Amino acid sequence: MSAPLRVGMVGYSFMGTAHAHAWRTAGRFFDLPRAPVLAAVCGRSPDGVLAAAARQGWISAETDWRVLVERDDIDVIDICTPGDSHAEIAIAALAAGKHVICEKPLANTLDEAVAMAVAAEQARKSGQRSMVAFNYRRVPALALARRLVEDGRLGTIHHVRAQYLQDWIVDPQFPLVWRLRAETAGSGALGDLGAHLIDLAQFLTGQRITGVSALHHTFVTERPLPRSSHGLSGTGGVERGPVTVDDASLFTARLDGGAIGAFEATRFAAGHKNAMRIEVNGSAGTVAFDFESMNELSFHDHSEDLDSAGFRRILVTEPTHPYMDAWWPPGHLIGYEHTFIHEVRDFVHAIADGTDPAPSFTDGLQVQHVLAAVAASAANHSTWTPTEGR
Ligand code: SOE
Repeated sequence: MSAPLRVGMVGYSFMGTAHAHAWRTAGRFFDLPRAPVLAAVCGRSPDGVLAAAARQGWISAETDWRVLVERDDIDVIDICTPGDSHAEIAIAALAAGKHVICEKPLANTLDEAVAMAVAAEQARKSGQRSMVAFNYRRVPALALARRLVEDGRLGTIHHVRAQYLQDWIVDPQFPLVWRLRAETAGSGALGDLGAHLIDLAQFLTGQRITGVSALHHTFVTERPLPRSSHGLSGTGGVERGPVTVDDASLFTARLDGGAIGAFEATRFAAGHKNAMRIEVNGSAGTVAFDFESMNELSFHDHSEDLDSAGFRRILVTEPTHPYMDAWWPPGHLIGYEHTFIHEVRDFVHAIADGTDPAPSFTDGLQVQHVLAAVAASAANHSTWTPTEGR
């Protein structure tokens, strides 16, 4: 390996833990052109950030991200904070000459996303790279699905059908954590879960969403203010506050290659923990995936003899499958954390090779346009048609 790649990460909670693990592990399994060094982690609480540094293995800690981005011993800024601070941190980091990787969705508003994409494009001229952390592209089974589509194994794409089902806020006493407040998260199930579906639908089909029609709903409109929270858990106090985001986001879409799509993102699907499912139907076949069986891809080849045609399960653990040559012998499974390791692998290569990582901030902005269109459609009831004779 050549020069080390010194990383400074802002935020150390759920996503920060996943990213820190990825930075530590990627070079131990993949041959990387530069060796990641966990140089500094940043968070507002002095005790919290010191504890995270010790647990996750960071060399130093900062409590002010402005100090972190100005440090000249840092090459990459990794943003793992809620969406309300993405734009400010990313733009400052790019101005300070850093490469930037940012959690999804790119921003809370379209204006912020535009400013980030402009800053990234400007910095790109000086060799700086930026990437949005849509980690599910790096699930080997989904990278394989993309390869099958690219190789023409699905023919002309007709449908994309995508669902992201969780249930962590079904209990009305679950507290009003930052993901349930528009000022910190931008939107609810839409930006948190729907953004993954939008990115994946476009990644898998190679088509862009051009228009949407949406329905949003908030089932629980008021919740206890949080006493404590971490990741997707928390406890509430006595005082209550309003939920200002969508609990569920449903929409249909048209794509520019002629496909149509149906999307459902919800945190109210009792029993479903992280069921991110996506299916693509084409004239020559279908691929179907469910994250809760993330090492598998279902594939149907429509040209096969009718007597024996049908879905078959591909166990995506062969060394010929995307990313899998770095891992275990066939049949030895991988997990959620590997998607972040693959993301780091690809980002380090892009930085070292001077290529554009995908998805770039420009790609993230395009997803943000779709998110904005979904939110606008959900807020606009002009095409809503009540049923006669209820
Ligand atoms: C919470 O809904 C969450 O952690 C998302 O924010 C992540 O992007 C997704 O991978 C899992 O669920």
